[in-house]
Amino acid sequence: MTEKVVVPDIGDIRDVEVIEILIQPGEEIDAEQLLITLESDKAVMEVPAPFAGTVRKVALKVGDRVSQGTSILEMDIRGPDESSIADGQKAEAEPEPEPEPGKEPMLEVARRAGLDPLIKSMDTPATTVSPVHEVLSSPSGTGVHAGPSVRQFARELGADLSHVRGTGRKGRIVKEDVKRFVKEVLTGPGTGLFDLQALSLQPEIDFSRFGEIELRNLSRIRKVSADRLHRSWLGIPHVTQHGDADITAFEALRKKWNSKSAGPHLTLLPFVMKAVVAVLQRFPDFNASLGPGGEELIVKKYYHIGFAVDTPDGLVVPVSRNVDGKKIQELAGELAEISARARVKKLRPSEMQGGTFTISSLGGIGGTAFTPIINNPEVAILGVSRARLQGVYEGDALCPRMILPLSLSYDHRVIDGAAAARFIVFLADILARPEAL
Ligand code: CAO
Repeated sequence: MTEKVVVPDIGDIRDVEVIEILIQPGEEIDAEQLLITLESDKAVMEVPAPFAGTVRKVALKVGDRVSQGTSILEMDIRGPDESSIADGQKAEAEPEPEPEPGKEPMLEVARRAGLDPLIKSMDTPATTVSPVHEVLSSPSGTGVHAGPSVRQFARELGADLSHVRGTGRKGRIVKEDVKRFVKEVLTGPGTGLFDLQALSLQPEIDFSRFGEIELRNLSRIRKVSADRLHRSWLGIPHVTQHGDADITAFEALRKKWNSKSAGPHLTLLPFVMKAVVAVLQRFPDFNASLGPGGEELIVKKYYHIGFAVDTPDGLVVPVSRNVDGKKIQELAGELAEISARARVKKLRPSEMQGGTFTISSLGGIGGTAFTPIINNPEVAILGVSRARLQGVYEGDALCPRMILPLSLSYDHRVIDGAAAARFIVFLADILARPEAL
């Protein structure tokens, strides 16, 4: 029997471009073998064969634009064994009813599978449509050979079929292949969601072809921090909110204290830490972690503030505990002592654990703004850049003010942009008024 196969229901999209014709006249094809690939603005879709058989005539060419119902090809159907029918169109196992006079068995099977509306005509050549395979925004998935149920299964698990090796007939992907792939990803190296090692692979290039080179081993600290930073960058939707704080009054106070006090030298950082704690107390969602299933926010009632320390071996983040209960001078002494030990690798692991919020201050070095990477499992991090004297209008008068640039990166799964802006505004307000602390 000859059937005409047309473009199936592809949603509201019309005039979709044919980017590949995967069969040719005279070719023997299997049920579910891919016939054509379509590409719209949003997705690449594959149309599989509804039946096995022989292609008689191909009605399309690459570049044609098609909509639902456009003829793809005519084919002589192989049958009537059920193996010639696409997975998605197979009927439940049940006794074969007598074919109705004048109607072909294959169409009966399709009808029992609930495909009546899709069968356009019982005339010869009959017209058959096949469920479209959508390759979700992944043109690289073009050519993936898998049935609709397997695709559905993969979609539910979030598995990209273009990375799955098919062990079925002619390399077709079966459910077991998807299960094995997911298991490998979950138990293999990387985070479980991404194979970080694979993602980080650098191309092998012989740079010595272009000039002199030197090979240096990365320090253990750098390797560990690289892995953590990469995970955080990939796993957390980061947004950075920038803002300025007028710290003129704080700077005057700090200089005065430093000139008079015999205690530890005060830098800006302990003031910023104390101010941050005041802001965290006002906005507790920033002093939190997302629960393992992503369904709960674990809000912490303690304020352990991590601060990034630049060491010759790389970045480390010691944690100052219960900052809310510490005085500025006590904090200043602690910061100096801990960062000195960090730079000679004398920190204990426990001193780098339990942080609830991190501050990364590059102000001692310079720069105007940056996008700090969240120290997972925290949900936000404050970047501090170098304060500079700027002219600011106060009424009509242009006044010199010391302005501190702030950059707050936050996890957008947990924190909204408006909350982040409020955080920065409140922090700037506290830093403008020493008496607020
Ligand atoms: N604006 C202007 N001056 C600043 C400043 C700022 N934002 N921050 C610090 N300074 C000044 C300090 O006040 C100090 O000057 P004075 O002696 O006149 O007071 C000078 O710069 C040096 O400060 P510091 O950097 O040694 O001390 P700190 O307390 O501000 O910071 C520490 C300590 C450990 C955070 C810092 O030394 C450090 O390692 N920073 C790098 C952090 C980092 O690498 N972050 C990147 C992480 S992501 O890759």
